[in-house]
Amino acid sequence: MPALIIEAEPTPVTIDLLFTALVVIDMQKDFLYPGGYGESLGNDVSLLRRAIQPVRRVLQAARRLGLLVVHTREGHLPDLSDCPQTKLLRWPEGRRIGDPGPMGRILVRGEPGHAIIDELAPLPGETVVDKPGKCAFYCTDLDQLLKRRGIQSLLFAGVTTDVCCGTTISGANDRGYNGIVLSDCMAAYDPRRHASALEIIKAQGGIFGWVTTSENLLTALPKS
Ligand code: TIU
Repeated sequence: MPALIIEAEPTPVTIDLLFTALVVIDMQKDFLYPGGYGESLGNDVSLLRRAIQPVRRVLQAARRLGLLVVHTREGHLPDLSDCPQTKLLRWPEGRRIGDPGPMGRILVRGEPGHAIIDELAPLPGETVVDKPGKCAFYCTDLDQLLKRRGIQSLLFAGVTTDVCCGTTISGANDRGYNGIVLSDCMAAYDPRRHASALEIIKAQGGIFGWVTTSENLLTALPKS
């Protein structure tokens, strides 16, 4: 498969589809649906919904072309042994990780709220990486998994732009990947923080990577 050039900021970016993966970050009920972790932090979760349809379209294209698709999920073991006390105690009792909510215990693996939203459910065989932190490389085997396949470029989608996406894109940069953010496939609980996070990624000649849109990607991809 030939190299593709995608229009992006701050410059066009070249990818080889054989060595490119799509990483969909934390599109979980806990972040996108009412009653989960996102809402417990005081956020209006409806702000994230705008990313769902663009991610669906990119997922469909990635699956059609046979790209490696990686879904990540933030969450903790039921005994919370992998959750730092600092992360646990920073919010009032009743709204903490592990507390009961309408979608089960907040941000706990295996609970209904921890699942990826129905609209973007992983297909059988797709890779799902469970992570206890914000960065998807922290305490996971994501780097080994990607390096084993020779992956060089990562297309990023998911939530939230300024938290788990930002830290993961930074982590990917340090580990030698070209990170390409699909801006309309990503959302934050505050549109200003979404815009700021994208600005930081593409500033200084693309200090963390590139920013583009799903339309630019889909235009560049082979049609069959
Ligand atoms: N709070 C917030 O914006 N995000 C997170 O806590 N996790 C992710 O971004 N996935």
